[in-house]
Amino acid sequence: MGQRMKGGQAAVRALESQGVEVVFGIPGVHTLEIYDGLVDSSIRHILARHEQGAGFMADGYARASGKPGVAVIITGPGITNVLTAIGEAYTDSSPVMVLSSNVEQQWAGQMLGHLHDLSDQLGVMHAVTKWNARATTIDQIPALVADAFGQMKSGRPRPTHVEVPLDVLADYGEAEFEPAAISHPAKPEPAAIARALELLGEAERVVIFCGGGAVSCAAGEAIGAIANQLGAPILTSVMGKGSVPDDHPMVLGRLWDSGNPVDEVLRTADTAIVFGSKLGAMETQYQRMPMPPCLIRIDIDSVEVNRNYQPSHAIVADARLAAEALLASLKDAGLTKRGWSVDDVRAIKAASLDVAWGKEQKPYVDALRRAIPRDGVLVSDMTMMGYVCGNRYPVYEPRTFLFPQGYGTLGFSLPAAIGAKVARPQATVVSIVGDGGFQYTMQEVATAVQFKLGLPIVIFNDSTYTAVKSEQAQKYDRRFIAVDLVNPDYLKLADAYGIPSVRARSPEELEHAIVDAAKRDQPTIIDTPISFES
Ligand SMILES: Cc1ncc(C[n+]2csc(CCOP(=O)(O)OP(=O)(O)O)c2C)c(N)n1
Ligand SMILES: [Mg+2]
Repeated sequence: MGQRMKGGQAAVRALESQGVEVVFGIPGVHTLEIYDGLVDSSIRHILARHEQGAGFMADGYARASGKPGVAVIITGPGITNVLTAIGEAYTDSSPVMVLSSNVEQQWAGQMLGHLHDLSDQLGVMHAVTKWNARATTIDQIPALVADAFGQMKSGRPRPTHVEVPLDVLADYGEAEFEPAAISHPAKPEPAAIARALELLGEAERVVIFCGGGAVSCAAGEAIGAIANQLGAPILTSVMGKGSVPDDHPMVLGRLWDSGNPVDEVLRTADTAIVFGSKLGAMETQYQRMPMPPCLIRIDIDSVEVNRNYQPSHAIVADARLAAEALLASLKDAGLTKRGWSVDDVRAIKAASLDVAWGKEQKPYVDALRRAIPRDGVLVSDMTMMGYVCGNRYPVYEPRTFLFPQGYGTLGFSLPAAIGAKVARPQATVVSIVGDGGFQYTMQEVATAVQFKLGLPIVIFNDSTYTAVKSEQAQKYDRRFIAVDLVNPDYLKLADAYGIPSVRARSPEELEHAIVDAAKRDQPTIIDTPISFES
């Protein structure tokens, strides 16, 4: 027999029963029943200033902690506002659940002039979620929330959405709470590992490529050991940064570029093992990245494992379980390879860094790394400095470099950093953002102030949409349009919020400003004027 309660309360209790500790959102008349349930709940509510901010916060929380993030969102404009952030979570495989409302079921989608009418809310969310459903009765709420969590925690992590229309939220009914059905991480088939071992037995020179799946499955330790055993250099994608620590002697990192020494490694390798990466268009410069003739691909997602580059051998499994099984079989077989030595890898890395893009920005990247402890989190926006960090900023632990890679959304950094700081209050969390990107979500400074988050916010300020301007310079013969920005004085903005600020005029000043800011229990705006050739 279930307990009798209102739908709104059932929704909150369902979240509690999934272990949710915090939700991000903004209330409205359609979600008041949920908010009323939150009043007596152990769940903390972080009030955002825009639903897109709430979505990015939930995403940043999920990326930094590995636990699903939750956003509570009103119907109609709340949903369309959060859509962009969920699009980012979807492309970057981050588990974020949206709990929304709708107008009463009998009117939903009919556009009869109800407040926040949206013609097809589930259809809108379908494009950016792995799983998406409406509760039509109270007793369905716990089961659907449990399903949403089961989906996020099983297989490939991606966003989900549960909609509870107003009439269901406001009604009384019976609810029984149940744990999520989480499928065990997919183990590799022994025969698939045996075949991989066979292929590796025939190989001479093996390379390893790690994507985001290697981070989310925590596969780094086993992959690092495979690399040692096979003399295999490790390359990563942006999303794979930190899967194996950048100071592991076999890690080359994300330094591949056409014609550079890492390119040479790929051309002279005969076999590659790819863990948890779709080998996406941006990472491979539209498939210009050469892959060796024998390609062993391991992915939790049976579609991704075949994308972009045809595998010689595909293993659909959890990256960590597959790496551990492969390592065990390599050891049993006593299979080792000369491959590349630690000294080779060191020299290739140094030579690649020497010719890598972003030499001008390097002192700032080094300053960031010095200022942020090993386990500290750098949350980047779509800004030139962030792209340079993608190549040059070493990452030592999983989940400590967050980047809006798949959807490339401006304005990700500040709210995602807020979510990361909520998830890891003791860690140093730093937001880096361009002057343009900051203005997409700068209203969330208020959220950081309200919840006393000691967040250094570094604005790399060149009064320009430089990423766009540099394209106009290269491809349009410097015919510049719509790239110059008139910005507010960010120090005065900090004053308006009553928070500290500083102008950092050199990498050294930036380093000190971050270290000081990280000690505070309120955000600090660090305006960092820069001017590099575009
Ligand atoms: C939502 C969204 N709109 C537009 C773009 C296109 N875009 C990519 S980078 C960029 C300029 C960013 O300027 P800024 O934040 O100042 O960083 P900078 O390139 O100057 O370092 C723009 C407009 C985008 N990525 N995302
Ligand atoms: Mg700029």
